Amino acid sequence: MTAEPRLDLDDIQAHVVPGFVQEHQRLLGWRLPDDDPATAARALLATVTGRVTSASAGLTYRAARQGLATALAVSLSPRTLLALGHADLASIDEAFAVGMSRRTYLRDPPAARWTVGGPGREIDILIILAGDDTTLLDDATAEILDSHTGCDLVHDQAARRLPGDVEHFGFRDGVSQPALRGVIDEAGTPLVPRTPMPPMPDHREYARPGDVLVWPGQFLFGLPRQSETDPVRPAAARPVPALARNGSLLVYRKLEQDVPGFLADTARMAAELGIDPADLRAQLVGRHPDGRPLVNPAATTRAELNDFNYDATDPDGLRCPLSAHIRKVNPRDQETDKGPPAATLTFAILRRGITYGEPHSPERGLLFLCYQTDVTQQFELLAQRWANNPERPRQGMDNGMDLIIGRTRPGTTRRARLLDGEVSTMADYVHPLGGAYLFTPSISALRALTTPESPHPPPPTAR
Ligand code: N7H
Repeated sequence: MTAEPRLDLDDIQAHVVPGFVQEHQRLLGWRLPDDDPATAARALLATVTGRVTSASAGLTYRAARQGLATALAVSLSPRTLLALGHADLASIDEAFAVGMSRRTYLRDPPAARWTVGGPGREIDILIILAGDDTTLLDDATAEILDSHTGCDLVHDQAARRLPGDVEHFGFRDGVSQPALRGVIDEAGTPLVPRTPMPPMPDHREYARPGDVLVWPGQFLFGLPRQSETDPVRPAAARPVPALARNGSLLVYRKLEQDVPGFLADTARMAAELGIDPADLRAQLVGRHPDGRPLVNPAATTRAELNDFNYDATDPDGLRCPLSAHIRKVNPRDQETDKGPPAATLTFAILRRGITYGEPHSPERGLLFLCYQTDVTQQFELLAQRWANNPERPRQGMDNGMDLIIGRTRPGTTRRARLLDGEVSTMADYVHPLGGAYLFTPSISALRALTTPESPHPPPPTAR
């Protein structure tokens, strides 16, 4: 068995691993001026670099809820990396280099209509602050807003977790996450505690029942990635510049949720099928509102909520429809158009989303945030290739579309095959309002990037 790599928790940003748990967040998006962007970028980064929260501080806070007044994360656009003299990092990933607004196959509204990151308001530096105490969070935010750096504030978004960690459609979120492989000390203590388990029929390994282990290079540059054919073995790290090590790629999308539209349209579909609307909504998600999966509704404990697979219990979608959101974006132990179940582990993402807006307000939804090291093969594959396509992820079967996040072209119909029959709609319940693809550097890289004379002196001029 290959040894798992040591993870440098003092270098990795806490928003990547283990994620922020605080109740409140504030996202500040800045645009660099065209005139001397490097000076402005360095000035803004100088005010926050010393305050970036490490994974070790994040883990301590998660365990004890003390030790941090506010947590902070920083992410950068390709334009910022170019301004700082790092073309190599700016082109580290194709989708990131091109930018979210050019990824037309996501079927987003034209960027001119975006409220986040539209033309002239693209986010070059994203600062995410988090806190349980709103006064401390406001103070930390004000300090950054008051610093005069020459950068323009183009996005200022508050977010708050809803009680019970539900999202605005009323479903519990944040249940299923991949468990990172890796150790955190000389003694070989794993980052994610392991529960001894017998070998599983799907040949995958779990930190505890349901929480499948994934090699950390899927989420952090410079570390071993997941093999596409063997669920337990690593593949070589993606070749990247040294400064990318322990960094990650962030997908940020502001997704507005039309809750009245969702409730009315799902009630209509339920009436057509003669079933309870709550039952129909659970079939669209793949879980009940309290998080119980449709394939194991007897689950009660937090651990049991994620302890399920599909191949043995429900291969053809007779208990949980193939079109259910969680099944479209994670078919778990089932073969897909991309190959054996091992391949599915390479598409995993670390979800760090948080709800925004008050219940009953028309402006509410999810700030969808996720980390990976390949935006095309991870976020985009799930959100477009699988969610939007009835022929995937199961080959040769009618999967239907993911009616929660899937999108069709205007004027066309989306349909899903549920347990009691087929449903279709012309409505979208989730409206993308914009966002950005960003690079979230390690803490040491952030320091190096903001120091003008290091780490890459300009090449000597030819004589
Ligand atoms: Fe989804 N929802 O309320 O229906 N999501 N999601 N998501 N999502 C999940 O299992 C939701 C979105 C994933 O491993 C749950 O933790 C909503 C995007 C993945 O079994 C619920 C929105 C993408 C999983 C929701 C939204 C994903 C997942 C169950 C938008 C991009 C894990 C809770 C407003 C690819 C699946 C849980 C697994 C779970 C909802 C967006 C992906 C309730 C409302 C854009 C990978």
